[in-house]
Formats: sequence, C-alpha cells, structure tokens
Amino acid sequence: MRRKTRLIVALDVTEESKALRLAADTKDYVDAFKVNVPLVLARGMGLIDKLAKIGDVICDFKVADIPNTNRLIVDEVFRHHAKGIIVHGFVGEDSVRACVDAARGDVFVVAEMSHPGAERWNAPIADEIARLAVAVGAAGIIAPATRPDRVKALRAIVGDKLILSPGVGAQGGTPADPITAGADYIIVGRAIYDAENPRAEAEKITREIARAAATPLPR
Ligand code: OMP
Repeated sequence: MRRKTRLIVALDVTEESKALRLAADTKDYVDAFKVNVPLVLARGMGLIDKLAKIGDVICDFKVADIPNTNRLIVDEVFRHHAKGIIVHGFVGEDSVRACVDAARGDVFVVAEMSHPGAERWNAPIADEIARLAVAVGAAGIIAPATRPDRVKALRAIVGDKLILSPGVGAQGGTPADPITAGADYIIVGRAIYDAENPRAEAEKITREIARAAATPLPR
C-alpha cells in the first residue's frame, strides 16, 4: 500500500454505483479503499476486482474464526485482488497465524476498537493482541482514533509495524490526533461519503494529516 496521503476511505455504502463513484472521486487523495462486509453482502466480491482497478483495496472482514475457516476467507479475498485484509486477534495465535500464512498481501490485526463498548472486553487485552500481531508477522494493527493515548501506547508495542486508525469524524476522533500519536494511516467513512462533496472533504482531511505529520511531537 502506498504512503502518500495517509488517508484510507471506508466505502461503507451498499450501492455499487455509489461505491465506484466515491472511489473515482476520492482516489487522488487516498492511499487505499476499505471495503466492509455490508457492501460485499449487497454487491458481491466482483466489486472488489473493480475497485482494485481504481486503487488498493483493504477488505475489512474482521475475520474471527478457527484457523481453517480463516485460511479459506483470506484466500478468497486475495483471489479478488485485494491488497490487505483486517482480521481479529482475540481468537488466538493459531487463527491469526493462519491468516498471515494464507495472505498474499497485508494482514492487519484489530488490537483495540474505536467504539465505546470496546472498553469493557477489548481494551483490557489490546496490548497482548498487539504483541501477538508482531509475533505472527502481521503487517500492522488497528488502533482507535477515538483514544489517541492508546494509539501512542500501542505504537510503543508494535515498533515499526503499520497502525491504521479508524474513528475519525462521525465517531468523534480528529484526523490530527491519531497521526500525532503515531498512526501511519487514518480510516474515514461517513465524514467523507456523507459529505456534500466527498472529494473536497477528502482533500481537506489530507491537509489536516499533513499539518499534523509536520508538527514535531511534544517533548
Ligand atoms: P466511520 O465511523 O463512518 O468513519 O467509519 C469507520 C470505519 O472503520 C467503518 O468501516 C468501521 O467498520 C471501521 N472500524 C471502526 O470504526 N472501528 C474499529 O475499531 C475498527 C474498524 C476497522 O477495522 O476498520
């Protein structure tokens, strides 16, 4: 995945024409498109192949099953020309390792989710999941833009692995905070696809990312 704007747009729509239009409109300002389960349930995996012709696609299927089923899912995703996949870590080392072994691209492990409910069950084990992601050779982790302090803490654990940070805009996080805290990319959905002008909104967010990236970390 390229690292130019450090913005990943979540195409969380369910109409094919909308997804393709969004991708075409925003492609100059994003490093990858993230496709979630609703779009694929509605329109099928063929849409991944179409989007992959416009830019890099990460399939956010939050894979969370036994090793053999995980392997089958990951294999299918890369057969459709995705460049990356998001998987869950709480299912255990063997399940995550099966994803990494089967992948023909990047595997991102969900360390800590961005929504309030994650604080009860997920956050307490997030550091361990991050260590697991490093141990199995994943490309990176998911860490919450809604809790930039946690992005910072997880960065200290994963070293130079990639950190993708969702929760910007509709969930209350800012583009700048996770970047300053050490995220490589931010993931933005509604703030872009619900905007009157998604291209202009994507451009605006990339400027905020660039400004934050240029600001030295406070000592
Ligand atoms: P917006 O809240 O509309 O910007 O969308 C955020 C996107 O990131 C959605 O596709 C979510 O499924 C995804 N996401 C989270 O919001 N929180 C997480 O902890 C993890 C993800 C993800 O794995 O991408």
